[in-house]
Amino acid sequence: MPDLIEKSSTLYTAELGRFAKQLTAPNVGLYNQLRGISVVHGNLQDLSQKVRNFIEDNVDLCQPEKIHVCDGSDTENSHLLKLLQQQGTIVPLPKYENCWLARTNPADTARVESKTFICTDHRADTIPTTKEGVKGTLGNWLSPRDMEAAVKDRFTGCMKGRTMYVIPFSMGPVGSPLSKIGLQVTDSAYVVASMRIMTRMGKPVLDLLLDNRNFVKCLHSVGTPSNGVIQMSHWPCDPERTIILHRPATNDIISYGSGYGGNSLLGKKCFALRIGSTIAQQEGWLAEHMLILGVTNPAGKKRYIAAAFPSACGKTNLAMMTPSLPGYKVECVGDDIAWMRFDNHGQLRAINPENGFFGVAPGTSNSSNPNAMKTIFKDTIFTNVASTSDGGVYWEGLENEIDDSVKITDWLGKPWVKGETKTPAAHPNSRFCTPAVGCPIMDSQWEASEGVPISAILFGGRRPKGVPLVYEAKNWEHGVFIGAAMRSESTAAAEHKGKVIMHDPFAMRPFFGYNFGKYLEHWLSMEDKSSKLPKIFHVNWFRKGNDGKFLWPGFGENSRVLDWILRRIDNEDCAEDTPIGLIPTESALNLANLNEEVDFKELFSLPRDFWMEEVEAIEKYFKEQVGMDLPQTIEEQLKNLKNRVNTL
Ligand code: OXD
Ligand code: MN
Repeated sequence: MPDLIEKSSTLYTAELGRFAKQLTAPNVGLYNQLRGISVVHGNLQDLSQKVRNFIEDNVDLCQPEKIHVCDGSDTENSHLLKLLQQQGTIVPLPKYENCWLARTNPADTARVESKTFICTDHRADTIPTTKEGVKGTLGNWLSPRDMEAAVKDRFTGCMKGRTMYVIPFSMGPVGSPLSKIGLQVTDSAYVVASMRIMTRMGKPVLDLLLDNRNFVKCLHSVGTPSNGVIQMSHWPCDPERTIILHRPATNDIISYGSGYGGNSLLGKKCFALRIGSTIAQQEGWLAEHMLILGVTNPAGKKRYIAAAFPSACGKTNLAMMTPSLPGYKVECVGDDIAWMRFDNHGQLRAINPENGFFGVAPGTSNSSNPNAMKTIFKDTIFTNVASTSDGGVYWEGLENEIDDSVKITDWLGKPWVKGETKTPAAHPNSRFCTPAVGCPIMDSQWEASEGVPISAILFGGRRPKGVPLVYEAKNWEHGVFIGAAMRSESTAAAEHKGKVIMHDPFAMRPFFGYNFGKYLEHWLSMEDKSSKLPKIFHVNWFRKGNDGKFLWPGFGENSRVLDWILRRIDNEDCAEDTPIGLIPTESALNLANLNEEVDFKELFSLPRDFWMEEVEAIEKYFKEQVGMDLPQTIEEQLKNLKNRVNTL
């Protein structure tokens, strides 16, 4: 990179000159702290004062060897990929176009919910007050004093000998009134390359910042263990001291010790959901863990739907669905996060704040998600998947799509034999990080700065028992209650062990930026913003029969459920009221030409015992976890459900 080096040395000299001039200025200290640190890329002088202050503060704290201000260019990206290769962090996958495989330290493979905190003056601002002795599960609170201590302990000098990258990024299309700007400093080039895929990153965002506007401040370091010993030089991390902190009062995100996904790509969960939800509450909109899709029916009428499912429950598959019903078309706006607000006409509009997909690899195949398969073999960084002797990737779900002569190496780098090796080839939370533009069914409006109009909101989860394929909320309040009462089988996206049914309200349990009781009030308050609220539904593709087999084929066949939902949006008379909500009348769900027979009665049965227990579980959860913060309206909804379920 001769031109980069040459340019930067000139910049560095200029920078020294500038700081020399500041010797008599009040912030003389900064001169000493920045002295000797070369700006190897970018020009500090071209940055707004707020941006410079942020960089200077973090240089002061983390003491990196170099500074690199990212411009997001192709040249910069190739340079970083080369560097990552030299460090052994990534290897090329020659079977595909510009694709790479990263293998992490096995101690750093998922989000760490237990080490994720929101810092506010008062605990009650962050989490509902639980009963004595009850461990709260709706987030973790940290006091400002403890946060300060945690940061000082971990970050002081943590970037010694490393480059500090400065990443300017936009969540949402650059310049859209619905978008927000962030600035992340990090000591991981893997994070830079991934943020370039997942956000709009680089020069255009720096240009926006020139007006000295505010931004969400993101500080990230993979960390240096306190004994100074990095276990795996290709993937430095500090799992014992990992901590992910958010301070909504100042829009700060501070993440230490992990290079993995949601822990380190701070635009995603930390900004777009946790800090995003606090900004949304103040500004009167919604930041949600939802996919957004466009669906066109055979008559050519198009509607957009947002859907909240917990992590690793098929959001990407639904967002990119190939409908089995003839004449239907699905187009993708986003697969993980929706920022939604009512416009001046009372229409709810959504943008996808992301620019790529950080999808779970296992289970993705040409039968489950052909559009993802068409997306991910170009410009993609895979993490913790298995590799193949022909320079490609492999994971559970691709058994029928790989030649038997090809040899497989598992995510830990050990030989792996299909049908023989008992451990998984790919880590269950292994991922592809791929640009959205590569997806063949991206919606023409996916970057529209005004967002797309939302006609329905879906909640869902993995419910092996009792919960029907689809039901519709009776009204907005009932819909908010359904979101609050969501439960799902745990998955590998975070550190949970075993397949337990967990409460995961709004699929946001790990992502609330503030007290869940207040979040419910915020959702309820949306009713006053519009006379054309979207309808709310609950879906469950995962119900099993007594034989343990799925009752519904799922994937493209879910278009049959979308078909019913669209007809309900049009107020077609094709629903039957039940104690839990409205379900399709038997003739209303289009089951024509299904490859396998479906037992409609079983799929929609409402076993009394199950629902009595469900109501009890929700009641206990609300009482123990939300307590006094539970809005009266939700309590009433629960009471009403209990009364109705009693009649089953
Ligand atoms: C994700 C998650 O990575 O929800 O999207 O864990
Ligand atoms: Mn997610």
